[in-house]
Amino acid sequence: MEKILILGAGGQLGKELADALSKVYGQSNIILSDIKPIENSEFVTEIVDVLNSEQILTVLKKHAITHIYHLAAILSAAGEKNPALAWNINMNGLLNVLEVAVGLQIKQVFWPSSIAAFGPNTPRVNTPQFCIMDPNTMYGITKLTGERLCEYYFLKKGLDVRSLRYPGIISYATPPGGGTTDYAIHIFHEALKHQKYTCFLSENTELPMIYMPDAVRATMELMQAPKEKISVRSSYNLAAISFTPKQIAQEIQKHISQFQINYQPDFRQSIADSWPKSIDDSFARKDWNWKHEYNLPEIVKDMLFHIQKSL
Ligand code: AKB
Repeated sequence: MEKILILGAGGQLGKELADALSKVYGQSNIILSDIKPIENSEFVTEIVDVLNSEQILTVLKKHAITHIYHLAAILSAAGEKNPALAWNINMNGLLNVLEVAVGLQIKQVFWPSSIAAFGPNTPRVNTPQFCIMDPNTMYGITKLTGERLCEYYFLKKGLDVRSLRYPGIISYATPPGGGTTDYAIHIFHEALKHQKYTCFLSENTELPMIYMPDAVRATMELMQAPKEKISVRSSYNLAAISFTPKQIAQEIQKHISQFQINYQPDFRQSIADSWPKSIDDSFARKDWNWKHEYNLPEIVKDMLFHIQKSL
């Protein structure tokens, strides 16, 4: 029976992934951990600093873990404010997890890469699985390097580590957490609370995005795919939809007619300008039948419904 440890479970993806995994493997078989206590959780929780191999090892042994989802990371915008910290946590954290997983013969490891692994010379429209990758943010550099590490640990150490290049993930359950794509979360809270939003990206900044239910399902479908189906051991391109701040604002205005948006691009504009506009995820569709379900109208309707309930 799978016994799953989610590292960095206190972040945007962790809680919703835990809920989805518990429906398949049982809540008692899911352990959540983060560097800070995870409050008010119905799951078993642990404190784990991914920079401390001994702590990782202790928790893996204590709970007889078979699968690890390693989500702990510093995201793009936060990483530009403290690049050395982003490198340390994103890279040494991943290396620790991969090393401990090999030592304990962990069955599977999941690690998230990102569209941030691409850079200004990457083809920006329908970005292919294999192409020039020259990220110019510390977050993106750690994601590209992390992909190389994952493939190395698969090829040289036989570790079944799998990865997805997530687009910007949109969700209502957790507040925005230092990402460049997080405008697409913040905009909903501001639209409902103040009927206006000042966007830190320009109106025509097109970025690949995915709704949380699709991101969680993609993660589980990748991890449940038969090993022989997995042809990409760096990280799979994953796509759902792409939109601009202007387009999501227009969709919100269909529900909140008085909603107004203005644009004051900041340092995050140059980050977004180095990322793809759209992604070719044909390898994920071919290898493990990936297909997204949520398009912009459904995302906007669902986000407004759930955030309105929480206000
Ligand atoms: C970010 O904006 O930093 C993340 C990402 C695209 O990986 N959401």
